[in-house]
Amino acid sequence: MRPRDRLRIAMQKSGRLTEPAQDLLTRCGFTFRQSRDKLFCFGEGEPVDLLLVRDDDIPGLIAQGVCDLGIVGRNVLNEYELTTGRDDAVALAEWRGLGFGRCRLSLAVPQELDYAGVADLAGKRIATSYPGLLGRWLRERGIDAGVVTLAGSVEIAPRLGTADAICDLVQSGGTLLANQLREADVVLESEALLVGPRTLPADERGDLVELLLKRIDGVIQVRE
Ligand code: PRT
Ligand code: ZN
Repeated sequence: MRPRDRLRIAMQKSGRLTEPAQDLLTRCGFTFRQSRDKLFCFGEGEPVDLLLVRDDDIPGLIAQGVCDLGIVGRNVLNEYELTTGRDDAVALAEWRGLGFGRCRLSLAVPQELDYAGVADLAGKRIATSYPGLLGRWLRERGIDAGVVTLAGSVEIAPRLGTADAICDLVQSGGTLLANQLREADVVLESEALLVGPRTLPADERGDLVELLLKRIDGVIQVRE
């Protein structure tokens, strides 16, 4: 890969993390101009650019060195780490918790189903978009359950009869309630993270990362 002298940060193009991530960088004093194809935002002051992508692509883009940093939920980062072969990829680290995009990856069961504890999931089929995280959580507890991987609309699986329970992101709980489900156990607490390689690039980009971290810490401190 060609060396770069500008720092490149991957962020969600359009979704829940887009506005708070942009807001954070603005508060850090960075200003950007968007490219016509809306794929990039070019930094106007510091040599820091944004690449606007789907959140699921962010860990891979950093691991492959296409981007130096990314803003992404812990749920997406950990699922990537559990499900992707990382032979030629850089190990990733959580550089900062950013305090937005908070949610939890939870197990939910139909309201009428008894749930006294994780043992009740043995032999059940659980629908999820997070087979890596759910699989690890079940394994750690010695539970043998079927994992049904769905790309979306996980919450309707019990009503369709394709699963007995689900494992999905929950924030207010409104979606579960609307689908006659109730939260039974928490698999992962998540928030948006600044993610990067475990070791900083040994050039000017490393200095830019340190500058960014210092400014983020300042913004977070003021917010708290
Ligand atoms: O297109 P792209 O792939 O980039 O976007 P996406 O649709 O995958 O992601 P998006 O924008 O929905 O979410 C981005 C990130 O926001 C997630 O990966 C989480 O880290 C975080 N986040 C925080 C959430 C929620 N809260 C959330 N409530 N992501 C999804 N939800 C969904 C959840 O899947 C469920 O359908 O909202 C519903 C539950 O919300 P409540 O409030 O009804 O409980
Ligand atoms: Zn996504």
